[in-house]
Amino acid sequence: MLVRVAFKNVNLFKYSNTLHFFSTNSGYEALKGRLEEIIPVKKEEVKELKSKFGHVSLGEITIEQAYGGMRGVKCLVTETSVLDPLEGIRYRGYSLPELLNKLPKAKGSAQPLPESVFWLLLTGEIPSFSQAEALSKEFASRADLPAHIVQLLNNIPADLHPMSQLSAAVTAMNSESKFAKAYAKGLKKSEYWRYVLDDSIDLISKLPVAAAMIYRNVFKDGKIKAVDYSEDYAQNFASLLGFDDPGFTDMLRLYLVIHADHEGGNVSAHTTHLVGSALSDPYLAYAAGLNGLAGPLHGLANQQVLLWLEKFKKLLGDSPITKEKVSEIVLKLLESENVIPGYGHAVLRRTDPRYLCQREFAQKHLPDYSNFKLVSILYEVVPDILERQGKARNPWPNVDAHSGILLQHYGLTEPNFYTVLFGVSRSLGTLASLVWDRALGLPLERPKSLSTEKLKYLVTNS
Ligand code: HAX
Repeated sequence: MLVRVAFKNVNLFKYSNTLHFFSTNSGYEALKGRLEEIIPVKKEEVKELKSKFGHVSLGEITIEQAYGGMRGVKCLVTETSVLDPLEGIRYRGYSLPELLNKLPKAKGSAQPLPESVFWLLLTGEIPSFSQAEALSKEFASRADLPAHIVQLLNNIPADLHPMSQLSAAVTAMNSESKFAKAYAKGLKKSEYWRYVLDDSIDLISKLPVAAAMIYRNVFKDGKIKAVDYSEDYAQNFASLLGFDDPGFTDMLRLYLVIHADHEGGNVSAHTTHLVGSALSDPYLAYAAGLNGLAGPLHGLANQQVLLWLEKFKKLLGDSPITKEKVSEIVLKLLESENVIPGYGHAVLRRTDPRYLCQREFAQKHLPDYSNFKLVSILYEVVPDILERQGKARNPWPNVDAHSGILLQHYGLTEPNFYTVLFGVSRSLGTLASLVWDRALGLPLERPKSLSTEKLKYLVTNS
């Protein structure tokens, strides 16, 4: 039975307990069932690896690395994806072009279902269309927000950054945590992962509604449509945001797929893992990850790129876009700003394949769009400039250099909101990893720190 509840300036459908109609024998049960088969095998594999090769060194750590953000230090285990500096990200061994080809597609669309990425990251297996579709229904059936979250989002200052709004909402959603409730009652360690999976699916389901409420409240009329059970995750997200162009939905599917995971060392993934290691529930752990994503050197770069492009266009004025003129303006902006947003990477040493996927999409769907032409000419000019400047280890564009102009083309023109979209997508990877953290019984993360005094002592006494 559906119970309609009207809130201050938003209408949502709230569902009674009959929701179990959707939840039993559902995408959740299917995924949990598969994990019940896979997890014991993986645990054995890890146990054997640790007992036979636990003593093997993964490399030494230098003082330079300790001061240098731990670049290249191999000290984390993340099952869902691995990043190669030259080749880019592989989700469970599949490169992005392979994934775009192999993952099940939304009906009538050339783009994969983001739901299928969650299945893949958790199980290591490409799901069938019906497995992905069952997850679409599962996500739709759990999408409703608790009343206090609706109230919170309707009362939060509209000028608070959308990422702060999302983080506050996700933190407050921990009222719903099944893991926290079960843990408080007393829960066996071997059971943690089941509750973390259940919470993760709840959270992934609710993120598009929270994100869309923020978008509609801050930038539009505060009204939001209801979730449609017959639609997939991205289609529902697009329509909650207020977009009915199938081109936008397809772009959003691509967006959600390529932003989902980037191995374990990046700030959002590492933070989620770290906070989760204290057995903070998935809501608290992911809210922490979102706060890291909100930094300009990480996910906020997608917003910064658009602001930078606006400055660029102002300086360009009516001049024709030539490579010489573009170089001149880029150099001028480099004098006044620390970085060119959207360029460089802590691990990658070539053009980010996530950039290339978006470029390919733009070449197909918006080849004549002026902002795409501008981004393309920057791609020809900026790497040379950064190389000549000689500071950046990687002069090539990353994912954030391209995403904003796709959104602009389809009418989502508010850069302050862009990192929220990234935040919805990144939940798929970080929460899949969190499930595995608990399945493998990984302990509290607690690396050792040293002071400069102590380092000097070690150096002089070594
Ligand atoms: N423009 C100008 N200078 C740059 C630069 C850029 N795009 N990228 C790096 N540099 C500079 C650094 O600021 C650093 O300068 P200082 O020595 O003066 O501090 C120097 O080059 C060496 O940096 P690095 O080793 O190449 O890069 P890091 O691993 O330290 O940092 C960053 C990687 C992504 C943070 C960096 O390239 C950067 O700031 N890029 C712009 C912001 C950006 O696009 N961030 C998004 C990255 C992808 C991501 O996480 N998306 O969510």
